[in-house]
Parts: sequence; C-alpha cells; structure tokens
Amino acid sequence: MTIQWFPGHMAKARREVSEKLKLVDIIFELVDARLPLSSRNPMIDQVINQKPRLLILNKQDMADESETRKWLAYFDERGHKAVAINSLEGKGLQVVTKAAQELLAEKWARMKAKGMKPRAIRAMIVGIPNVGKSTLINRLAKKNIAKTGNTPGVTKAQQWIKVGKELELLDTPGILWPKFEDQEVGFKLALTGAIKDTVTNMEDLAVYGLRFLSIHYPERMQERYGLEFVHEELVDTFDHIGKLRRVFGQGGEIDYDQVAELIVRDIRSQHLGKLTFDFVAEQVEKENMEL
Ligand SMILES: Nc1nc2c(ncn2[C@@H]2O[C@H](COP(=O)(O)OP(=O)(O)O)[C@@H](O)[C@H]2O)c(=O)[nH]1
Ligand SMILES: [Mg+2]
Repeated sequence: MTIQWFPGHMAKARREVSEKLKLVDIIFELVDARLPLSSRNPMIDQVINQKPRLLILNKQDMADESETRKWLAYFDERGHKAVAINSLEGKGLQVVTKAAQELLAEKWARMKAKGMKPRAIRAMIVGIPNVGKSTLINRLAKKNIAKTGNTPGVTKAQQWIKVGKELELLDTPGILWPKFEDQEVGFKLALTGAIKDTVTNMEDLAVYGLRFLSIHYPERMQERYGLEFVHEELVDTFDHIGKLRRVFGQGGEIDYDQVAELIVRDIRSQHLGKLTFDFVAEQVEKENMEL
C-alpha cells in the first residue's frame, strides 16, 4: 500500500494522532532499524510533544548488527529510550513492555503514592508506512483484542489489545508521513522497499545504491559481483554487472534498465547481506558541523 501524502492528508494524520494521544500513557515510535533516522516522521517531536516515547527499531533481523548497537547507544546517550526488535519472528518482544515500564516507573510510583490502583500501561504505535506497525500489533495481539467503548471522551469505540497484564495497545496505529523532501532519504526508503518504484527513477536508484555500497560495504559488493576492485566510475561497474549477468538487449548491447533493476532487487532481497543505510558516525559528524 502506498499512500499519496498531500498537505491535507498530513494535517489529518497529525490530527488523528493528536486526538488519540489523550488516550495513552506512552507512544511507541516505530522506525526501520536499517534507517533509524530516515524512517522517522520529520515532525514527530511536535506531534508527540511531551508524551513519553519509546523508540522501537523494528526489522532488526535485516539491519547490520554492529550499526544497530551503535544506534541504540546513540539514542540512549541523548535520553531517548530505544529497543531493537524483530516483529516478524516475534521473539523477545517483552523488551517493549519492560522499556515502557521503565519509562513510566516514576509516574506509576506517584500514582501508587496517591493510593491509586496500579493499572496496565496504555500505548499506541505510530510510524511511517511499511515500518511494520501492523505486523507488531498482530504479534502482540495473539487473540487478546478487547473492545472498550466506554472510555470517557472516546466517541468511537476503541479496540484495545491486552499484552500480558502490564500493557494495553490501541489496535489502530498512527500513520505518519516520511521525510520525502530529502532526496537521499527518498533513495534510502526506496532501497529498503518502503516506497514504491514509481516514485523514483530506477537507474538513479541503482546508481545511488552502488555508490552507497562502494562506500559502506565494498567487500560485499565485490563478492556479489565478482569485482576485483571497486571501479572509480560507476558506469564501469554497471558494465561489469551487465556482462556478468548477461543482461543484453536485442542488439547485444547491455540493457542498463535491466541492470538497474537487478541491482535494486539484489539490495532489497538481502543478496548483499544485512545492510544499514543510516550511519551513526555520519550523523554525529553532521551534528558537529552544525554546532
Ligand atoms: N524481516 C522483517 N520484516 C518485517 C518486520 N516487521 C514487518 N516486516 C515486514 O514489513 C512489511 C511491512 O509491514 P507492515 O506491518 O504491513 O507495515 P505497516 O505499514 O507499518 O503496518 C511486511 O512485508 C512485513 O512482513 C521485521 O521485524 N522483520
Ligand atoms: Mg499497516
């Protein structure tokens, strides 16, 4: 599913999330572990405002493990609690509940001190399309979906999913728009399959992908395509891959459109291994330059 985002849609999405904010104690902000910054909504801080937030790096299984560790440390150092999970497999999801309890420990202690009865933490998932919101909800839900229509201030009946005794999750996630005004972010989202091919030109995307690989994962690229060295000119790499895979047109010349598709398909289907597209080192460098 691709959503076409227009200013009106963005405003509506933001309004919907804002309305539901009142119902929950904490927000689970879902991002893609392969691009923890590029897969964030650009206005998330304004949208969520003061509400406690847990950052969840999903699709951990597809990301470069050492980079994921660096990202968790990066967010931790900046006071943003973050965890990494794999929603598809669904193992180890208790880290989500545990982190939410930690984030709300003080508030819960205050409630207890006032003599209030402990209750389940209420949470809602937000994120851009394709980060795995529905997958995570389904994993957590198992069969524990409960309708609670009588929550004060709720006009439409809200479905809550019980996750153990400690957590209740809104069954509909908040869908927010990505940072598509940034071309590089667009390429990264397209290479991870978050946005449809029609949005980007395949050849530009493949060129971006090859350049990215030659900088960050040169050995993997060399291994996959039997390259003895990384060419200075990307067109030489295109030629090499075209000949290697025998991607020829009618007249026997290399069909660059098909080579481009092959490269993008290889990256998306993990034929080059687990890849991370946003790097902590680059982000820190950027932040230092802005100071
Ligand atoms: N490998 C992997 N794939 C995932 C994970 N979570 C979701 N997916 C896949 O990502 C795609 C988008 O997931 P979906 O839940 O529909 O995203 P939503 O648009 O945020 O609701 C689907 O093909 C899922 O199977 C994960 O942790 N690991
Ligand atoms: Mg969904």
